[in-house]
Amino acid sequence: MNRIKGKLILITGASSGIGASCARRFAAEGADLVLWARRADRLELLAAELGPASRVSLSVAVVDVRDRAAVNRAAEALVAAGHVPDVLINNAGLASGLSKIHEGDPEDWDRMIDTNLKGLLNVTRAVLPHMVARRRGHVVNIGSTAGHQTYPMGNVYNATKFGVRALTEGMNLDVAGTPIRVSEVDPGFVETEFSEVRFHGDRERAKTVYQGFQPLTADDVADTIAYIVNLPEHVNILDLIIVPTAQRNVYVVDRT
Ligand code: NDP
Ligand code: 8X3
Repeated sequence: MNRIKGKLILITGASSGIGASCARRFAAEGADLVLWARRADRLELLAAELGPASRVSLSVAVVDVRDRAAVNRAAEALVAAGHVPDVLINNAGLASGLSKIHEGDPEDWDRMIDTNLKGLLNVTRAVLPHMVARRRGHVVNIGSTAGHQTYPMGNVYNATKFGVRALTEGMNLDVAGTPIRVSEVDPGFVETEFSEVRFHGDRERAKTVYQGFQPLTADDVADTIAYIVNLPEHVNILDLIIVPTAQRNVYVVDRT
């Protein structure tokens, strides 16, 4: 049964990777989409790809989730147009750098904390009150296996994803008494632009992360997110960990 068709789904970080795969998957299921990210050119390409192929309504906006005023403006514009999202996918996020904590770059720390924690909070604070007022909605936060277990030099990225897990748990408690669902999906290694961003554009180094085993694809994760969103209203997945079969914990991977 398709319970996704006709829902309005807001995806942050929709310009690449997991977010873009979710957009394609939800469009194929007949959802209406609101896509946010910083790179306008990528969003426009995605809109051009999805627009003609589907009959869904689709809007894209350049929104940096770190910019609280911009997030509030974009959310208010949606609400004013009568478009309160049925589903919010808090996906925008990144790792920046991979260094021992005593050698780390505080600029990298700011980037991760501002995006993965404060960005997720900015968007949730702007959208969730409207879901609560309507007594309808589903928030899906994208965490990570890095939010369950630390790994060497993961330090601040780990802390942000442990934090996302705390926020998911907290959000669930805070919407008690409403029918709103809050879920989290925690992927292991997914081959996207993630490692290229982490290594500040070093593509060769990024490729080594996924060498010698079959990582997840962004589509694998989008399938899982679609499964969660499609569940009946009385079913809520609190936290789902998805890893490639070769990945045994956050840092043990069977590489050939
Ligand atoms: P990508 O780098 O491919 O995608 C990240 C997306 O986040 C991009 O669309 C990017 O768009 C967006 N983004 C980053 N910063 C901001 C910002 N300040 N405001 C708005 N959008 C932003 O990586 P993934 O698809 O892999 O990452 C998606 C999520 O999945 C992240 O939260 C990541 O932590 C998580 N994750 C990834 C794993 C992996 O192995 N790949 C594993 C576990 C979790 P733009 O640059 O255009 O703003
Ligand atoms: C991304 C997975 O293990 O590279 O969250 O941190 S990992």
